Amino acid sequence: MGKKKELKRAIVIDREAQLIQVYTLDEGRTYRGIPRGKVLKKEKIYAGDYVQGEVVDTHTFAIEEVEERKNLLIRPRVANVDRIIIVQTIKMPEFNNYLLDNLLVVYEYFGVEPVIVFNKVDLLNEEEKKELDYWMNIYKEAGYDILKVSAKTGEGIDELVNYLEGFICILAGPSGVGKSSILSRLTGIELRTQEVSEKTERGRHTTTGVRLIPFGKNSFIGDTPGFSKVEATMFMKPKEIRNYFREFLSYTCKYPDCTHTNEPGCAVKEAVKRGEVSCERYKSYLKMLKVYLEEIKEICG
Ligand SMILES: Nc1nc2c(ncn2[C@@H]2O[C@H](COP(=O)(O)OP(=O)(O)OP(=O)(O)O)[C@@H](O)[C@H]2O)c(=O)[nH]1
Ligand SMILES: [Mg+2]
Ligand SMILES: [Zn+2]
Repeated sequence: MGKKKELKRAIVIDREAQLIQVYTLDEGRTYRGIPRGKVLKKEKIYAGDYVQGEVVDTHTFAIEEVEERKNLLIRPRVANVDRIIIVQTIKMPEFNNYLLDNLLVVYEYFGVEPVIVFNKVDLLNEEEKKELDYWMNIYKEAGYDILKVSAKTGEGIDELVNYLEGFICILAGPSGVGKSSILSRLTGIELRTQEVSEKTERGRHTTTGVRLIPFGKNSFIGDTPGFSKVEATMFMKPKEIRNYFREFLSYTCKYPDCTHTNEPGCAVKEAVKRGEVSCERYKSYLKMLKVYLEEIKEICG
């Protein structure tokens, strides 16, 4: 038996076809990753994968092991995501809480922890700031972490860097909310305008994955192109949706398979009536289910 080799730990920051780039966690250097030995056969390696291996020369890292991944996002393909940063704005573009609620359900379903980041706070007047507070309160009460930033002025960016320390994060959200601008602020790297979206048209980010960029203390961030529409029902059956409204989960209804719509003894609906569960969130839930509830006006006004 030979002496066990000292293996270095690295993270895959880019994978495009046969080209794998890894970033060593101790020295923070980028190498071309070459799968070796048993890794060759199980060729499924994605950005975000933690690997162990050996530095062979100044350009090359031999990958000996791929660590078990805790999750795998499919759009884009990226592993071990610690936080999905859902970027939102109150204006430019206008805030759409139904879209946000759908995103939250979808990421809960994938097992990735979301954080909501409201960007462009520099644009808000007093009234719009109140609107922001209103929504922040609703999502805080629902159990989400929320930050507000301005990629333009830099407000809130230090807090965001601290919050994301040591995490693999992916930016998500509608087009134009400032995802790429936040990435530039965090990393100092300017992706050319439209670069991410153009790549999508060529199929790169949807089929292969995303490039992770290091920042702060062993934090990594990946950009994604914006979208205009995401519906929870694109990913799951309507009856599954109730499992991904996290504030519903602390209530026990009379029937275990309660859809929280018309059933007697529904503890969630009671909680909405008492104001413990937000009407806005509950209305989004009903809309996802395409259910119209007679009493909703009575309950929510
Ligand atoms: N006032 C203001 N403008 C911002 C801020 N952040 C981004 N912008 C502007 O908003 C526009 C869109 O920003 P992007 O970073 O390209 O948005 P994106 O979310 O990456 O958009 P897609 O790539 O299309 O999904 C640009 O004109 C930015 O300059 C901000 O904090 N304040
Ligand atoms: Mg962008
Ligand atoms: Zn119920």
